[in-house]
Amino acid sequence: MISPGFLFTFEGIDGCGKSTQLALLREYLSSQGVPCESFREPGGNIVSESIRDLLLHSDHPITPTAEVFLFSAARAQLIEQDIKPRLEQGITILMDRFFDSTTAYQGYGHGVMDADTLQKLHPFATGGLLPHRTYIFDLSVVEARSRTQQQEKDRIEQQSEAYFERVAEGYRQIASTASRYMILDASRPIGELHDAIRGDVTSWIHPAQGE
Ligand code: Z5A
Repeated sequence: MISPGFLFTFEGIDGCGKSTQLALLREYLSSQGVPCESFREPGGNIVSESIRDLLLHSDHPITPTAEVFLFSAARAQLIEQDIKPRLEQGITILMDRFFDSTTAYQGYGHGVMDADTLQKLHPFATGGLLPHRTYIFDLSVVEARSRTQQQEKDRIEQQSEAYFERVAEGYRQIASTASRYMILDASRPIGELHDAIRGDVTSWIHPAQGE
């Protein structure tokens, strides 16, 4: 699908620093007068936030297969209700997670479906929408955990270290499958990472300045 607005997505394991970078980029783009909005997944509107609450805070077990469809349902609602209309208006969208999270967490993490099957499923939820660029923040599970150890853990964050190792490895595999992915060493300082992302985004939004 061709859209007048740009879509940039931020991916990686919990604690990798993607939300920090998304906020810095949004601040930068706004300062440059670029119309820009950000959303998180799962969430972003009343229905998708309700599904988020169920996924992250349910006291009852949710099977990995059910997770795939719940994340996808939250995504479908967000895309149709919020993302597509904004892209059509030329607004640049920054997303904290998108369908690559389902491939990494439910696909590689839980082994619920193989990556090829998930790739066939995602377009049903997204209407075929693809990001212009996806930043994957690569960080060791140990370092990510040390960054988030003070935070209360939700249902997904309570998974084992081995699970997160599979997710992190899944992201590395995903990064090699298409040119839209840019893998970043997330152990680098915040300012350096922001400069790298800003330079890349500028090449999309203001091509003359990115050369
Ligand atoms: N999930 C799924 O399973 N399947 C799906 O399809 C989707 C999601 C869409 C959503 O969690 C959960 O749903 C998530 C995946 C699953 N669970 N896990 N695990 P969420 O939305 O509540 O949170 P998150 O996306 O996992 O993480 P986050 O809270 O947004 O954190 P982050 O983006 O990874 O990191 P951060 O908040 O930017 O930084 C973490 C800390 O590190 C913070 O103190 C920063 O100041 C610090 N930081 C950041 N950058 C650096 C650098 N460069 N150096 C040092 N310290 C840093």
